[in-house]
Amino acid sequence: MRIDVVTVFPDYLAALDLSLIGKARQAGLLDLRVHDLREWTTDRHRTVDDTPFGGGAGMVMRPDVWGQALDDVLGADGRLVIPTPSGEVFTQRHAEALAAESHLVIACGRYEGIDARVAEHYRAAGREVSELSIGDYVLNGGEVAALVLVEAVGRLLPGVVGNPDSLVEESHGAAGLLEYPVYTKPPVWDGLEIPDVLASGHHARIDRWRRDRALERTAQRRPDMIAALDAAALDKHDRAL
Ligand code: 6GU
Repeated sequence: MRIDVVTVFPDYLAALDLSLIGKARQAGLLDLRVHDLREWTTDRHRTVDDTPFGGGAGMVMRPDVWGQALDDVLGADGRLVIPTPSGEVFTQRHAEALAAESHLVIACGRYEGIDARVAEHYRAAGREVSELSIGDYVLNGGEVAALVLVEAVGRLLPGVVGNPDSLVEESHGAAGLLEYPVYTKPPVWDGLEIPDVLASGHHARIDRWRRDRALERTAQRRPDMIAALDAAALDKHDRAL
């Protein structure tokens, strides 16, 4: 997959050289390119923003500069992704859909955001445009959100996560539940023991215990996820909980 990120702070994306995503890039599984938006400015001051029509605080990013940049970077197959606090809330389902694309272009806005005509223009031209928020809080720009998007999408690409089983049993996976608590050595730490069942070697009981804890945790922390569960996917034991 190819991902282009366009930003006025390319250094923000340096973290994508590290860890699993960095390795995926080195292995050629992910072709990630970061661009400085100011390369598409033509004035002496390399201006990317201006005051908002209608008045109000802050600055808005200019559509002409973004249009030049995106025309160059989108190519034939690029899907435009615009991180914005006024977007749909990004979920694992969005990550799965984006991971199925061949080319994403992430346009990071700063200030009060990007002139709304940019999304409108590319939609009118027949492109898919995803305006996505990473949660209900305000950041100073789209860069941190771009890091989140690239990591969430990148780890779903074939070969990026070493053991693909890790992608199955996790929070926000197919079960629609948060993940159960996990433990490792030592078996006693700070006077705290691991749950006996996990050392029992009894796989059916371990699976049942994990599902119960996942249900319990989800009910406590994310009642909205319990409400969204498909009743047909619950067994008798689940319903008793
Ligand atoms: Cl994508 N951008 C900004 N600036 N703030 C956010 C966000 C995005 N998602 C949540 N807050």
